[in-house]
Amino acid sequence: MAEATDQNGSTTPVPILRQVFAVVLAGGEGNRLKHLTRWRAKPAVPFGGKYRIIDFPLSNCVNSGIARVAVLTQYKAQSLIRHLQRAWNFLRHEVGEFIEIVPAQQRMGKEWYLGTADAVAQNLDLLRRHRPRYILILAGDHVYTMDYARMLASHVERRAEITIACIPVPLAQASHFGVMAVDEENRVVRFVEKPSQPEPIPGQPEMALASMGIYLFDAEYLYALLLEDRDRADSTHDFGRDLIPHALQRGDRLFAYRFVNEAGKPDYWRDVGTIESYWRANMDLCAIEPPLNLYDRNWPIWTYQAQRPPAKFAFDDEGRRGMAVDSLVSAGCILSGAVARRSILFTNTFLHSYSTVEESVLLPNVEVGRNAKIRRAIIDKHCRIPPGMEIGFDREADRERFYCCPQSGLVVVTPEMLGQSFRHY
Ligand code: ADQ
Ligand code: ADP
Repeated sequence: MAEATDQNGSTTPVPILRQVFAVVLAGGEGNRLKHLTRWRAKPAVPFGGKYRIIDFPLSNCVNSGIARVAVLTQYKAQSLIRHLQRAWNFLRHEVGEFIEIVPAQQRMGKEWYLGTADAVAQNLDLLRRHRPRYILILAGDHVYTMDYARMLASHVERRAEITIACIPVPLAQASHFGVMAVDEENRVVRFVEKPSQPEPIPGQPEMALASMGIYLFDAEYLYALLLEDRDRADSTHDFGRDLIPHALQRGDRLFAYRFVNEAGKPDYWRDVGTIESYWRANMDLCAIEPPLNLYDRNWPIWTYQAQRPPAKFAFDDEGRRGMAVDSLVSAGCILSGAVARRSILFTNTFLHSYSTVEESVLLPNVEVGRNAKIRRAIIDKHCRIPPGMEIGFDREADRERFYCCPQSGLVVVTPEMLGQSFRHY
């Protein structure tokens, strides 16, 4: 246990979780989410009926007992900052707990953040000021629940300099990740960022061991590594491309931490980087036994929610029943003689008579007109779907009017595509 010296010179042991400082990288562009990230950063994209993606890593921090957090923002940060200010203002500075929003601000020169490592390097003085012993680097755009205290225990036990959280992924998808190989003690022996030919896990030819982009560093070690990286002319200043391979080459102590559940099986973790993966992760929540449990009272996912009345399911004036099955329906929604199946309805959605919504995600403040039919679609905030409109039934028609994913046929609809100008609520 480290010790802190107060002004009277007396020393008190600092509990280990209070020696951790978490940095959430929330500045990336996330352009594969297409129109959903046109006006907002990926961590601010709404998810799961009432959350934003960033609520997951931040809730994990707080639930794990890590309460000193900096969120590094850059790309289109306004909506993200607004959400953080509304939702994540409940920690108390007085007891050394805070979530600090750090905008990109050219602190070290004229450059904006060049890469993920540079984003941290440009804020080194902010980190140092808090004198952490460990620094946890997280991505702001992953959906999962994870106890970081267990990762810290593994880091300390192994006397690691870097611990990288990892999970098996299908080999066919592995070139989107950092892929590693480990020895029998889980020490990392190879690491390649986004390899064109990923290495399979020994004995599991169809799987590769992927980095989750979650790193735990000894703080002093990280500072030295970042300063070295700044001086390397050939570096892109990225954790996966530059820092990790460089540390490995030097023979430093890098260990993998396997993200498994209590049964020892890989746990639920999604990098919702594409329209398909975003849609699928939302649909996962509609399963009878969802792989991600939002209902665990021991692991609440915190967020901001407007004060809205309970969802209402009403008969319409012709006696048709409003109902939803295998769906998540948020506060303020009204289903009047309309049916939702396997769908996520965010706050303030209004479904009018004879409309149907299937396998779709409707972001807040969407109105679906009478007789409209929506299938396998993501409807952005504030869309008003006109009466009788069909979405998700005719691929050609969808492609002309909306964004249609080439392979899956999933449709993304925004107010602009409907010819509706942006209305501020
Ligand atoms: P990617 O997700 O492709 O791979 P990247 O796009 O760099 O990596 O994003 C990582 C995180 O950093 C994201 O949360 C993003 O928002 C943020 N970010 C990106 N650029 C930033 C910047 N300039 N300033 C601040 N934040 C920024 C990474 C790892 C892989 C790993 C996958 C797992 O590099 O090794 O397998 O994550 O998803
Ligand atoms: P979020 O849904 O992420 O909370 P908004 O719907 O308010 O946020 O949009 C995010 C930001 O982008 C806001 O600052 C808003 O002003 C801006 N914005 C969103 N859509 C448009 C648009 N069609 N035209 C101009 N600005 C927009």
